[in-house]
Amino acid sequence: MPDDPDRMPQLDVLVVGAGISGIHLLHRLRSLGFRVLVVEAGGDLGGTWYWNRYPGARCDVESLVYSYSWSDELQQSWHWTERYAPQPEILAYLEHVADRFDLRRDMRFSTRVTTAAWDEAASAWTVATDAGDELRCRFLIMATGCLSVPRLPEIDGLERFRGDVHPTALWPHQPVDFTGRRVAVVGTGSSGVQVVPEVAREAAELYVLQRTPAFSVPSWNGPLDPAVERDVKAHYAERRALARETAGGNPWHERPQSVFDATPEERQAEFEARYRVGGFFLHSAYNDLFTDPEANEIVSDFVRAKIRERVADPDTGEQLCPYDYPLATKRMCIDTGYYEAFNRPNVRLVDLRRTPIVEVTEHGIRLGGDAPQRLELDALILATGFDAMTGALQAVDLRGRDGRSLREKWAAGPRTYLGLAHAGFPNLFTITGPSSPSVLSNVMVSIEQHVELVATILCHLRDRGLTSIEPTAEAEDAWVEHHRALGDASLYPRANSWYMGANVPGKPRVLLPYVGGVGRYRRICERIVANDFAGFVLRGPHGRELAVVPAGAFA
Ligand code: N01
Repeated sequence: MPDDPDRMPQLDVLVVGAGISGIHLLHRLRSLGFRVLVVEAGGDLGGTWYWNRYPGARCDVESLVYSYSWSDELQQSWHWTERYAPQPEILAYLEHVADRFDLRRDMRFSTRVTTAAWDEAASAWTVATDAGDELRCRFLIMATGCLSVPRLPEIDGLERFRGDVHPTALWPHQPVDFTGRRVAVVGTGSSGVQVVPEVAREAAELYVLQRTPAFSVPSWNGPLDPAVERDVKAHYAERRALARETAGGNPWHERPQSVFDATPEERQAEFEARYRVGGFFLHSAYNDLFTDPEANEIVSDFVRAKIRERVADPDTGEQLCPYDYPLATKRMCIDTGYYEAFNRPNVRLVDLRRTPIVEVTEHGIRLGGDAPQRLELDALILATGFDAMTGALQAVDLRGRDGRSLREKWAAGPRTYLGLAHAGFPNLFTITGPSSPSVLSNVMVSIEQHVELVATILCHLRDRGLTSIEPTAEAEDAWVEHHRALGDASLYPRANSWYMGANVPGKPRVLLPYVGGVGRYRRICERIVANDFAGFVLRGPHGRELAVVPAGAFA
């Protein structure tokens, strides 16, 4: 009964998530004339920047790059105060965008999507929320973020602790005062590396509980230089265009040179110069740093030497050096005073490999290993990561054709076409989904590319009176294989990282982001669109199917 008015969707598009992707989707699709609603679990918009309010939280992509490019008026008028924007400023920016473009009226907060089922007869999704809504939409877009399901550690006795427990990703909205308190931070990834120097300034005693050391380089953050701001704003269009063509989505050229074509002195000079600039600039010094283990070892050695230089106590410095994975196969951190924090008398590194946590007690943590001890604590900060990339998608009971669930389909790891579309799940899109460049890029660039691609698809369907689109199983298999082959040729599988799903017990060990780079990925997507949406099945009313163009190779 496809034309039953009760079953016709009241919305063209339901977007799940009011973070950077959801905000952009609402603006773009609404301006194209689609009826759009955004549903958000949080109490307000902002996604990552709504939840992660811990002291020191800031983006480690530069402000002038980590911002929307789709409104020149917006990018010219907004003023960032620092080179790397702190969380409150990014949140204020996103609130400003929502107000400036009148987006809030189509957003519903404190509402979590629980189930979504494809209704084949009506070519629509039926979506339920924890607020008791039943929403019907033609297209369902999951803009749920790659790092939005916090993972709390399974440590014996955690529930017994009488002090305060603060997961970095669920930080209170009011500032937490650690003055004079005894605090432990568990976890030394990007969140831990950011929170440690801030809490170190206040706490009476700070214990940093490290299981795996991070590679971190300085941000050299500071007030944004007005001359830099003027220059970037004068050349925004070219810079954005360049960022879209590179591998990492940043506005600088990646050098097409092997590290082995440089002398040791030349390498050192190149690394030094890039280290002085700060951030991810080091990554693109040579083109084989992430494909050749020996090349990687050279840059890893460089960063380890820098870590040792920054820490006064040689033993502590050495314990902070990572040795068991290649640089960047776990996300490199960008810090502001992380290693220097260990030079303070109130900060102590606890190496959990030597003295693992036995249990949390009412008053602290008991450590075992070769130096058993008790840490008396008033507060615990858990910087222990996320169920990345698939967690938020699998948290919803998503059912495609014939009631098949996405969880079932992904039992051995995610299978997608381009990270965006899903065989058996018509009209479902996942922004920066698994097997798209997403977290291996300046995610702003990847989000904008996916939003534009979805807009192109939706307009194409509408203009031709079509009602659904989904990839063929063959196209999806081919993409999964292409993604796997590139991943296997990289160094990423050598680390037990969240990129590999290795931080969540029982999660399939599969490389989640696409390593081909945003430029290459964009060109593949453009070819698919130009080639009559190769690899997709497009259907009209009453199931009429258009001829499918095979996906072909993804060179
Ligand atoms: O999480 P992580 P994160 N006992 O998974 C440790 C983005 N981000 O929130 O490596 C003891 O990187 C775990 O140890 P190990 C960015 O993409 C961006 O810091 O599993 N330790 C690890 O040290 C980033 O990569 C920004 O051995 C335990 C840490 O917890 C991603 O988010 C800022 C443990 C988790 O590190 C995630 O970063 C922040 C246990 N039971 C985040 N369980 C910016 O843009 C886990 N650990 C700045």
